[in-house]
Amino acid sequence: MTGLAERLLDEGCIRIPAALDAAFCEDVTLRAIGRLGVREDDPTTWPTGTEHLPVEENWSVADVAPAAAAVIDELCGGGRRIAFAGIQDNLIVNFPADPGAWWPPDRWDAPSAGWHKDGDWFRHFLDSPEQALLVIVFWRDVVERQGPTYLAVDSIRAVADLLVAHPEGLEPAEVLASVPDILRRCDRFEALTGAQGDIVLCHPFVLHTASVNAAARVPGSLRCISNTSVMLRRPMDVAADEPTPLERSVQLALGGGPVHFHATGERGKVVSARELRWKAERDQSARSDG
Ligand SMILES: O=C(O)CCC(=O)C(=O)O
Repeated sequence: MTGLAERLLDEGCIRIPAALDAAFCEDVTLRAIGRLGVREDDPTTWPTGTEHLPVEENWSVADVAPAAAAVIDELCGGGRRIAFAGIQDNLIVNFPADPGAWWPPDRWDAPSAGWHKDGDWFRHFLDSPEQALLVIVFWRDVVERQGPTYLAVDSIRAVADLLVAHPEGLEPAEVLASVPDILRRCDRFEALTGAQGDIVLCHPFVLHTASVNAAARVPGSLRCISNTSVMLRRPMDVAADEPTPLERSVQLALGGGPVHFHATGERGKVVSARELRWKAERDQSARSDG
């Protein structure tokens, strides 16, 4: 049977179907839509494209999605190695837009595509602990053409090649600058569809983008997901003789055996444009309340 490391590398992600209770998902979704200040039953109140909500509530994965927590633990080598694994209400709602602007997953160079490796808030190394897994939560069903996240499944090896060549580390903007070259060499692009309650654990190196929601602007057409990261207490040990499945997936991406990688640059947090925007919005709302 194919192991978790091979699946994570070859499929880009591991799905845990119905990991969350449907009623819980619906409750969180309705509150999130309310926070956006729109009425779901009145499409005239909807914007177009994606809206990102900041986190207000955080649940432990073990409490709300024990089956997903078990797979996360297994991939990362046990709970004691994990600094953070949470389910958060930072929904990304993709509202229907002009269907004429829709593009399929393999149109990687579409003008409105925003392909990236997650982690706009830390300096990137091959063994970075900040983003051990990219967790995508399906708060509602998502079908093709309804604005699913698109994955470049075979980008993982190329991102590993990039990171192993830069022991000094790369700023998020430097990683982003390499994305078009990597995508040009990829040929496995997929739309990440799913059912309400599914949790998908993606490889931290997989390039992905939001897509256009080409569904009709009628109630029920909003695309509601969230994403978050599993963070480790320490960098991955990619030189390990007995690697965790996550570490093994990095070794496999680079040819198979232990990888003797030593970060020479300083690890560190980067203040992202997104954080600055949210801070400005919070300050503005505090000023209006005061
Ligand atoms: O909205 C999506 O489908 C993807 C969002 C995304 O990639 C991100 O927020 O990093």
